[in-house]
Amino acid sequence: MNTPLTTIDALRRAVAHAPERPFLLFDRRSFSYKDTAAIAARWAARLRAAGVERGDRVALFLENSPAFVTAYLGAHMIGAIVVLVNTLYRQTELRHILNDSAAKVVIVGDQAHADLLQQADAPGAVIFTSDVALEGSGEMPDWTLTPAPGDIALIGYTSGTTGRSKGAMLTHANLMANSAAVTRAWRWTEHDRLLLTLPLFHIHGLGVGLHGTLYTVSTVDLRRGFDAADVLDTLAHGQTTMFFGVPTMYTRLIAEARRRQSTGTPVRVDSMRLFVSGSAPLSPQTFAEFEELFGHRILERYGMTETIMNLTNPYDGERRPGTVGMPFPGQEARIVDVRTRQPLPDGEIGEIQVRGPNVFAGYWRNPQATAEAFDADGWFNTGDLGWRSTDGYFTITGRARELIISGGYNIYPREVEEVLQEHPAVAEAAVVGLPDAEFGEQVVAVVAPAAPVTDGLEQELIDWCRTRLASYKKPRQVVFVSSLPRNALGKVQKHVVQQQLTHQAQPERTP
Ligand code: MCA
Ligand code: AMP
Repeated sequence: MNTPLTTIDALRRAVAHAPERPFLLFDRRSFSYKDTAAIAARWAARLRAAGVERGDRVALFLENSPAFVTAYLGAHMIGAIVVLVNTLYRQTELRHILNDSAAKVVIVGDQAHADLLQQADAPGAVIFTSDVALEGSGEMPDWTLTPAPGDIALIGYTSGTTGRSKGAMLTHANLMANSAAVTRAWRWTEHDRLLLTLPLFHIHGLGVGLHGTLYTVSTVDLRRGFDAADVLDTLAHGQTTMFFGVPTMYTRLIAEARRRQSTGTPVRVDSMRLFVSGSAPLSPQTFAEFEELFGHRILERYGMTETIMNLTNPYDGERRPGTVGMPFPGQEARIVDVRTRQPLPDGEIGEIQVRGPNVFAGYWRNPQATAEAFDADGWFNTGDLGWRSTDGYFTITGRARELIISGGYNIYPREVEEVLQEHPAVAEAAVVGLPDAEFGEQVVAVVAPAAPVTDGLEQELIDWCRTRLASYKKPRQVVFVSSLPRNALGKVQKHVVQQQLTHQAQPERTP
């Protein structure tokens, strides 16, 4: 088979190679490669009828579904750029992303999502998934419209320290180069079946799970979401060969396996050959517990929206807990001093930089942010801190930028602080991440109130955030203080706030 340079090349190659092979399994339905191409072609026609042209943005505000997969490929068939939108996003995020990307069309699955867009006053014509029938017609797409490898395939929004998220532009060539590297490193073949419970609106699910399947012409068993009992039941059926997840999913699988064992129900994963974890640090304890219960050493890897997958533990060699391994084939990584930007020797902690054909084309309509993200030699500054061992394994030790990762979702403190500060009872607010057994980290807000604290204010502030932002960004706790600690320049000292909370220092309730 030739090497595909765009998602549509990959689809076309799959249709030629194995037209009847199931690409997508969903809700007891099976979509062959041929069916998928035919339905995607219908989406392409629907989008053209809506006035979408090459380079226009088509936002998918959709849960995991065959409609997501076929609309995504249909948009690519006409050279459109897909904008990924987390379905948990609410007015603040929706307004920003849809305005910033200037989406011409937004595809939604139901009226509730259309209503959210309206409340957010978001631009773009709304198209419902029910507009396009999910049946293979036997009619093949007009492959002549396919995009070029250098065309932007998607924009994934990811935040910087400014609080407003930036659109990372990934080209078709980025996506396919990374799929080539990932599938090679993980020995992914056309005989694999991946169980995918991750959301497709983030790169982990889409860029690794879906693209890898398409690239290898294998099969993905897609679910609406993650449910530990359902995953274990599915694995026991003996057809799945791979599972990709975030650490929270693995801790939940361990808890479910223990529950079953305590009732005498065996946990069977005989057909499995690979469990992969990423998006957040996997603790060595979870790694060890999983190995003991499931007999598999989880392969941990490290990625980013801007770069898809960067580093991976080896498939055949030692999977070393607490580390994220080494660069994928054809990609590079190094550690530089945070201040001098010079490469550091092995063993020393600095910022991780990466380079390769997987690295994105820049931030959408933001040349300044793009310029700041790269050095003169084309190395991309990841903003993650770490070190490399003498035998080449990278370990992530922290982040140079403010970022909370909860259950694999990223939360930028500034975004939550801005929403809190809009509340009339808040004089100033600082948001930090504290350790959390289930999600890795949890969001905690420290608030200096504008007036004495009234009963119920904590819950009111949490609800205030929940209605304006994705609910996983809401603070789990609000701690009231008289004022925030600031340095001589007036900048809030987040590390002091964090230390005080971690050491259970009792902040004042009322100023
Ligand atoms: C859900 N909730 C959360 C989280 N998820 N709270 C904190 N952190 C979370 N991660 C809250 C909801 O807001 C809601 O609150 C309540 O929990 C129930 O929501 P539900 O959707 O039922 O939760 P769940 O299904 O149990 O979700 C947990 C999850 C999910 C399966 C771990 O968070 C998840 O799929 N995470 C993976 C995200 C991901 O794909 N990340 C990759 C991005 P309330 O009831 O109060 O409203 S990073 C990436 O792509 C790069 C490339 C990489 O390296 O991978
Ligand atoms: P996102 O911007 O949503 O793509 O999230 C990417 C960030 O997730 C990275 O910059 C890291 O901080 C974090 N991340 C991804 N994989 C890992 C991992 N295996 N260990 C620790 N952090 C990770």
